Parts: sequence; C-alpha cells; structure tokens
Amino acid sequence: MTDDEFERVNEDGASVDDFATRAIHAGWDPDPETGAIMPPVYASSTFAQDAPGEDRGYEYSRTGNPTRTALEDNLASLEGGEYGRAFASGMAAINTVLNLLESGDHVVVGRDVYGGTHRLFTQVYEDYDLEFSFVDATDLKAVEAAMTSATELVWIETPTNPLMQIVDIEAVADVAHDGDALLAVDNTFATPYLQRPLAHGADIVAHSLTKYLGGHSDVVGGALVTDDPDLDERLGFSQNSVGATPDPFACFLVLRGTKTLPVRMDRHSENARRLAAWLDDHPAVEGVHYPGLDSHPGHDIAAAQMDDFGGMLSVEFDATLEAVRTVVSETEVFTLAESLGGVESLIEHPATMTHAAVPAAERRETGITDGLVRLSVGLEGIDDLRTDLQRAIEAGIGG
Ligand code: P1T
Repeated sequence: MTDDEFERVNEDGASVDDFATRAIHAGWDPDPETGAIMPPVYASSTFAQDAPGEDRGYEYSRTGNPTRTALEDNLASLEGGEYGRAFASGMAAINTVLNLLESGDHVVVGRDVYGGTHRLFTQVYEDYDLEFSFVDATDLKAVEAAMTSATELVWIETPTNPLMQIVDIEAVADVAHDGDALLAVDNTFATPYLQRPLAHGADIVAHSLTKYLGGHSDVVGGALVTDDPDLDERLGFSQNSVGATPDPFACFLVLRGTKTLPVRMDRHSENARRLAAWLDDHPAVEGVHYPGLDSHPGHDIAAAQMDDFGGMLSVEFDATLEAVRTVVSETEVFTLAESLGGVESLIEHPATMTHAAVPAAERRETGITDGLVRLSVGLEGIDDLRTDLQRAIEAGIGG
C-alpha cells in the first residue's frame, strides 16, 4: 500500500494497511468528544449553519450525513478507491450510473445479470432512448463486436447472477477503454474482500449492500466506488438530485456488517466449496456452477482475479419444473427466499423468482433453465446444509 492510500484510510496514521483492519476501522475513528467506538446514527435531517451558506461540513441529510460518510469512506477504502457513494438500494446505485448517460447512448451489458438490472435497463431506460446490447461477456470477441461509436458504458457482473460465469475484468476494461467507454462492474457476489475491480481497470464498482456487505439480511442499500474525481462529482450530483439515499440507520447497519466481512467471506467460501464438490458428485445433479471447481470454464480467470471463490453457487437439475419446485420448497435449513449474502443459507429458483423479469426466450438463451437452482451458502454447519439438501433432493427428484 502506498503512503497516499495509507493516509486515505486513516488520517491519524494508525496502522491500517491490512484489509481486515480497514474493514473494522476505515471511515471512523472513535468520536473525539465521547469516545464512541461506533459512529452514532445521526438521525438529523438538517444541520445548523453558522451563517447562511457556512455549514460545518453538512447541510441537509439527502446531500450528506455523518453516518453515511463513515460508510462511504469505509467502502471506498475496501474497494481500494478514492470515492464512495451510498444509496437506498443496489438498484438506486445502478440507476445512478445510468444517469451519467444521454439519450442516444449505447450500453454493452453482460447477458447474465440480476433480473432487476435487466428490467431497469430494458423496461425503464430503453424508453429514454438508451440502447442496450446484451452479450456473453465471457466471450471477449462478442464484447468487442457489440461496441459501437455510441457505446458509453460497458456493464458487467462477475461472478454473474445466477450462472456464476467469470468475466475477465482487465480484458473487458481494455475493450471498453479502446472504445472510449466506461467499465462498471457489479461486485456484489464477490465483495471487495475477494475481488477489487478498480485494480483491474474498472472505472466504477457497484454494490448491493443488501447482500454480503450488510451480511445479516436486515438492511437494503447500494453503493458506488470510483477513483475518478470528475466521475464521482457527476455521480454525487445525481445522488443528491435524485435523492435515493440511505437513512443513517441503514448506513450504521452496513458498517456493522463490513467489520466482519473477512471472517464471514472465509466461511461462506469454505462452506460453498465443500457443498459444490459434494453436489458435483451427486447423481441427481447435472451440473454445478461454482468458479472454485477446476472444471468451471472461468476457474483460471477467477483464481487470478479473485482471492477466493465466494459463497454463491447454482445447480442444474435434470428434472421437471414441478420436481425442482419441490426441492426448493422442501429445504429447512436453507430458506426459500430471494436475496443472498446473509449469514443464513437461502435457496431460490431464478426462472420464477429473481430472474422472472427476464423474458423466457432470453432466459433460455442465457442458460437460466427451469432446472436451475441458486444457493446462497450461509455460515451454518456444513453437515446440516448437506443433509438438508440431500433430503430435499430425495423429496423432489429421488436419488
Ligand atoms: O436489491 P438491491 O439492493 O436493490 O440490489 C439489486 C442487485 C444488484 N446487483 C446484484 C448482483 C444483485 O444480486 C442485486 C439484487 N439481487 C437479488 C435480490 C437476488 O436475489 O439476486
């Protein structure tokens, strides 16, 4: 870490060069007046000014709030970026990136993305005369071929939701930059503990804080991080103008979550690795999408750009829709629910849940079949998780 980065994470010069240390300390030093270890929830919509236009750093909570600043600085530090912006949801953060564009602009999008992202792009922004080309972003030639003179943004997830495909961030950044476009990477599945896209050439990192960063399924939030001051200023203009900002209690909850991100991600990754290996050998399972498996087509790229493979995986069953619906309904330790990244394990059926907004033909083209089941592997005991899945598979499919 350079001296500059060192100063960025802690102006007082405490030793904070390790990710785990920054997860706990970046963004907040104990309150000089009271010694409060945690940032207070500054439940104040407005702030006293000493004279008109002379504030003490804060004027109005949509524009800025001290609890939010603590979170924004913490997230920027974890992503290795200079500027963080927090939002009321992941979708609000993604929307803010699109606010950078003008009608007539073109966006190249990795085909396998969260269903809500697909919906925002195609059902909201196409009406504002933005054009989107969805391509297999694991295929560099396809990304290159989709670029036009109007392309201003390339949008990818890696690992992707729900197929766990791995996109080579550095290679796609080169393609985007060759075409004078920005690269935005949704880093929700990996988290900055496992992958820092700015270091691989991305211009903007997006997050749903609702997931691993919050970590406890008790808050909805989003974030953007960048290293570019002009870009940050434009994102900040939209953040304040549109006003989809998080309340200070939401910021407090996410900050509580980020402190334990490294230990949680280690355990998520370990449990997912073990479940993936077990499922890969299971007779009822046709395929397992987990980048930690040697057989995963993106394994080598994932090993190079990630520090571990994370807690998400998806499983392909060769079974009827009804049988698969039984499997996901029968688990007891895994809860049937959308979302991911909390301490508890969740199971869901992308085709009818998280990706139902994607038209059926496009889902099929992407590979989101009716037999696909997604797991957010939590921190429970591995034997309980395995037994639970085995029982549910037997109930739905047999074997
Ligand atoms: O739900 P929200 O905080 O608005 O975040 C949206 C979002 C953005 N990016 C990715 C990669 C996501 O997975 C999500 C939300 N995803 C789910 C709710 C889900 O179950 O996949």
